Amino acid sequence: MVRDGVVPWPEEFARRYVAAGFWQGRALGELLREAAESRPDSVALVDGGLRLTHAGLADRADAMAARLVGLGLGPGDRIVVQLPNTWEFVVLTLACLRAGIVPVMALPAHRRAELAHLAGHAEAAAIAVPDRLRDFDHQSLAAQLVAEVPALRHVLVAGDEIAAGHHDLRALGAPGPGWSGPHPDSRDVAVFLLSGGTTGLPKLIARTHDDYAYNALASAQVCGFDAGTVYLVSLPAGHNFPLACPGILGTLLSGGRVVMLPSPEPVRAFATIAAEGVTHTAVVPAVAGRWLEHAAEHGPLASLRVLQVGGARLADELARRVRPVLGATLQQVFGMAEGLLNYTRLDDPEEIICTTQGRPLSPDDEVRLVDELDEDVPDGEPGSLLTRGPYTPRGYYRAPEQNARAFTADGWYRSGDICRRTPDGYLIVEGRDKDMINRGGEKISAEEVENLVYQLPAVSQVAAVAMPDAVLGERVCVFVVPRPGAAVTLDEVRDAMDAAGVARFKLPERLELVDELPTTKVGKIDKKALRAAVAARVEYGRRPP
Ligand code: OOB
Repeated sequence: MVRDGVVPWPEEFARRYVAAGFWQGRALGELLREAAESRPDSVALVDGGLRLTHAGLADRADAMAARLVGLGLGPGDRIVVQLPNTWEFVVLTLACLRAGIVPVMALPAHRRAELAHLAGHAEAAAIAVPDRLRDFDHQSLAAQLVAEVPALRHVLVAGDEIAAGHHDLRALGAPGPGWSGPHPDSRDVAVFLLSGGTTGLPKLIARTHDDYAYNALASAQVCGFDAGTVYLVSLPAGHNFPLACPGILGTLLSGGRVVMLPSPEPVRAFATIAAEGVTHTAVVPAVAGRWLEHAAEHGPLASLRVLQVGGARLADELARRVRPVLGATLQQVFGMAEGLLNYTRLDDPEEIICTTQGRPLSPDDEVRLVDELDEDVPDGEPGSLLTRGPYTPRGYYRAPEQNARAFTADGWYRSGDICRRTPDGYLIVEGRDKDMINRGGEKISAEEVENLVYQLPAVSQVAAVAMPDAVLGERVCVFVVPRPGAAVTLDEVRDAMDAAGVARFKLPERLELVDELPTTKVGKIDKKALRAAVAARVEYGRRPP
């Protein structure tokens, strides 16, 4: 069990959440087992040609749990999970939930810097990777990490070529021994999610069995999931959205079917939706845009009932096209790995669905919109979002300094989003006051980019900001003041960051050389001015000659 470094909910809140029935006192593995037993013979998981029934999936998860314990992994141990959207991801996640081993949800795009940080910070005993993916040798990198990170002992590999000393995830997940070990305590950590990143490197968010089960079950209810649901996963499965909002966990707990796809690329996604009769799926606005274009040419998605869109602000104009073009009900989702989820409801008027980012999931979600002095703003006015609730933890894992900034003394999480609240309680996301770039739903910390660019000897000063982009919403632009007589190019910056071993989606896509950086009255770099400057140039650049 992991308790050290985890900030618990105060007991009076915990009691309230238990009394209200939000926290059931049951482990996720137990709830998933029960759901599987109620519909053993229906298909639970589809990955290409592989189809597993609910009973088959639960048996594999149990067998893997038993084998992981056989490797010496036990309750409370951490596994960094860096797997693409495949059946192995689901079986491993379920096996962990069953045995009380805690998965740390990394992304396939992560590289040495992120993985070393995650494995080190979580003191992970194992890492699960594909052998190769998109020409990258994940297995070799994992072997390197084992040599570098003290606690890391095991490499679990999904693929055809398993190096000596590594473990074959497919063999670990083959049908076999049952599992009769005790269920973890429901207040224990079930999964570690990654923060969207405003500081240097991703922080870990400890989600407990109680809170994450409620997250998935209450979401499943709001989204109308049942045994007839066929849910497509095409966003990276380790993200909170496709994992539990309601995602994979919400679908399995409802007795439905999960279909895994490596990416949301429209040709294959549309074919899969048609072939599998997909009823629900989750995408980011950039993908929704591509799907709308594809559907305008190739026709709507007959089986799709609900298209969830979240992770970044969906433009109202795009939102309005979803029903007529795709033939599905749009559900806007404004959520965060830190907890709070807002959903438009499926039976909301079209106007609310298309112009708001939804309202809180739980009747016990507390949301405040405040000004710079943390005073509440009147309804209708923009304010910075603070939240507490039954599935919003009170702090990051082992991060007292960041917690002092990201949480108020009485436990409210500062999401950094600027929102307005409508009279009926819906939120509209207007902007943010956190130093982050949202590139098509992937969050990039400006500070992390800046720290890396400062490593270049030719750089005197740097500021990373978001530049507007028609496809992804935002991309990273760096403003650089070079040292006297030195020159810096975008390629040099990108090569240096690549060599530092960070995920490629964080690499800047534009560089502006300047003599100095503008500052605010209090002497901080004026990022607002920089964002406006690059926006003006990008707009100018788009204009036809
Ligand atoms: C989701 O989670 P994260 O942790 O990757 O990012 C959270 C941040 C929010 O604080 C907000 O800045 C932004 O992403 N965001 C949105 C949004 N949904 C998320 N901004 C505007 N409109 C939206 N609809 O992104 C996430 C987690 C669970 C469900 C859905 C998304």
